[in-house]
Amino acid sequence: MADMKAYVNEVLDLVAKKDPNEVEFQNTVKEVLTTIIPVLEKNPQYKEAKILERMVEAERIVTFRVPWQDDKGEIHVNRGFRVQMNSAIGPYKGGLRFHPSVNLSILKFLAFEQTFKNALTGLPIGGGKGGSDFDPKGKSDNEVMKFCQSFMTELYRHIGPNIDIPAGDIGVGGREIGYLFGQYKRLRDSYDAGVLTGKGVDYWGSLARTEATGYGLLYFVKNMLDAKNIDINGKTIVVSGSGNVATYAIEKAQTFGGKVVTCSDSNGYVYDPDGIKLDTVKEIKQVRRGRIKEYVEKHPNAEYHEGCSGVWTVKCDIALPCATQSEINLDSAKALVANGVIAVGEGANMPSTLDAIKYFQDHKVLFAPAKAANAGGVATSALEMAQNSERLQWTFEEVDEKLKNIMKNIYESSKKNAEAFADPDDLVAGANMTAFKKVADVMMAHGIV
Ligand code: NDP
Ligand code: 2IT
Repeated sequence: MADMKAYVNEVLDLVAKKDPNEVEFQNTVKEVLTTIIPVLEKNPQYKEAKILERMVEAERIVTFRVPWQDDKGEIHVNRGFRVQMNSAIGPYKGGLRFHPSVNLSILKFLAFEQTFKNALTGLPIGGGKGGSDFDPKGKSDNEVMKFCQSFMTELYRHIGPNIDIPAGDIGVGGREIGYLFGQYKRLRDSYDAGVLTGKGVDYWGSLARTEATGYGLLYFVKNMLDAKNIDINGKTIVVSGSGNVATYAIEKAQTFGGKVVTCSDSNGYVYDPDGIKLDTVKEIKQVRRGRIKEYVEKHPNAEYHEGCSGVWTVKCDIALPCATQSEINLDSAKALVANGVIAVGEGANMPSTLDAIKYFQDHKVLFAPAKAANAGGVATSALEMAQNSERLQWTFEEVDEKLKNIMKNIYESSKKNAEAFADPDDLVAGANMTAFKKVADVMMAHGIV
């Protein structure tokens, strides 16, 4: 037993020594490796084959210059990245993030998470992630298009429907995917619909892909709560963010009868004691690309507060972090627990710090970890790839039904491993063990590559 713990510590030390500045990457590796020790003990062949050392090294990383000209003729230079982490189970698959904070550590953490998340979906997709430190905020449509075209002019040589299939993430939605697809098509002179997912429905995007991450999060949380005979109906819910994931998490939470009282952006949060009016949020964010504080102009009963972390001081039964990484730290976790939170469902990637997760678990809060709970987005991306391969499009209902089943399977397989090898409610360990075993077994089958 001590043997495998020592092996894990060795690999964590190796990662810290090789890339001492990559804190986000180190944290996510730590979260996964420290929870899979029972699987390593049952399968000593993994250690012999140096599976962990191989998993923490990306198969390939490309970084590149992205020059572009703004509307005034000024020239800017951003940095582009694609991390191709693991292709054991399928071609690299994962989103692109455009945000000024983007760096290699963040993209390696996201690509590592993505590898295991994608394995949980049960669909043929490996793990990757990419993006740029470009900030789309305040840019004109023309500037965003120019940037996307320049970004794709380098990226296109590294991707393809059977090689690597990017999609959206923070700062990359339908508009950006459209410009990226247009440039890819022009450069390749070939209509490869399956090279990107999250496309517009008229050029072979999947119905329900826009909604899938938020809806999937609620399907997962519902499975977790149903098992404890807890109904979402009538519960007070706090959501952070007001982008793609947050919007459709709010929509499905409201359909389930939950009362969502907050949403936020990077400037501050809105508290509406009567329940968030989603039409207003969509109008501000999707149509006008405005700031969430504009919400209170239309709904004077609601309050706007500057700063993001305050949202976790609002009393609630269920918390759904849907903005970004590390948004719930130990202090926020303590505030939520003090206010009686029953469940936390992670819509964003790694929104809770490691000490916050431990605090939730120590206080018996039901905790739905990101790589399981937000996997509905990428799962539906894989369904988009399937539709593109058969050159057909499924109905919204068909895709939504498949999404529901996928989230149920992810919940059940994670729960099963939690019950067999850890605390029965520890879905962090359950999901990590399920995903790790699947990726490790395929890597073993492929030999030393
Ligand atoms: P969007 O760009 O659509 O929305 C992001 C939201 O989070 C915005 O409200 C944004 O506010 C806020 N936000 C971004 N960065 C910060 C920050 N540093 N501090 C506080 N708030 C911030 O992105 P998505 O909704 O697509 O992504 C949200 C999260 O969900 C990310 O962690 C992403 O990795 C994850 N995710 C996304 C999936 C998808 O399918 N899109 C799938 C699975 C996970 P502002 O407008 O002010 O920047
Ligand atoms: O983090 C994620 O799972 C995503 N941003 C979605 C990736 C995808 O390929 O749909």
